Amino acid sequence: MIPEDHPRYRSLVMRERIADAALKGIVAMEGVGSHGRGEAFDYLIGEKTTESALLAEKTAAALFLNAKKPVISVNGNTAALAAKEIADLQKATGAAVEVNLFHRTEERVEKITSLLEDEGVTVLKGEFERLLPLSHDRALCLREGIYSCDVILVPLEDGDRCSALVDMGKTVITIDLNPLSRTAKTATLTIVDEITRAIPNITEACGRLDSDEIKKLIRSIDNKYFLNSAVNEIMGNLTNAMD
Ligand code: PTJ
Repeated sequence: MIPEDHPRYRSLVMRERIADAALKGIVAMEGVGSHGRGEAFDYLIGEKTTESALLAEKTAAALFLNAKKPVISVNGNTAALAAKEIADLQKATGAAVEVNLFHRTEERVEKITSLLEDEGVTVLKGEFERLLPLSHDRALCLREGIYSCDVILVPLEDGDRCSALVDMGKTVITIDLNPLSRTAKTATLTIVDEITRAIPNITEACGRLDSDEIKKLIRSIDNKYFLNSAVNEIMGNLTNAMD
């Protein structure tokens, strides 16, 4: 039991969620390490949504609202931390939600699907086919979902799927606290923020953007700006760390 007055309460609750989900086989054991990497970058970013991340979140909302066939791709860490937030984002955007795993087993796909459904997410189902040009199991996806979407959110992953999706002509949004990751660098739009802060901000923006704002935000996407802003924020925090 983590006491609510513990100075690291929120962080410890999230860590506990990841640990519990790993024991249940929802989060891959490797995902525990991924969470630690995220925690470290969150410390460096100040454990808050920066101004540039908030703009990226608004821009993600614009991309979702402008999409014809949006998809939210969910892995073990995303489901463990943000199933409820995904349900709200799905309601706000009408996006399909598809489970896509790196450490894939049918058992994990089923457990993650149940967890999402318990929180109110409608999960896309069907026959998974090896449709993405990748040599690992992230290649397995649904023809009606990831394969044919135009806009896709791929949170919490650092690998080669993002560039494969961009090469297929898709608009790729990622949420990644590490602005130096491969995925952060290759996505169309990178939100450098913690997932449980980022998703509610996207959902909230979906409710208030008008069509002029949507067009303006999409026209001015500059992913390098978002990455450089995050790196500058981290450098500033490190420089001021001992003040
Ligand atoms: O469930 P599976 O089998 O698909 O596997 C999922 C993991 C997470 C194990 C897999 O995608 C992986 O290995 O990811 P990486 O390469 O560790 O990348 C995860 C990225 O997410 C890292 O750059 C972390 O900094 C970042 N990250 C971790 N936790 C959070 C985060 N970013 C935002 N919010 C977080 N809570």
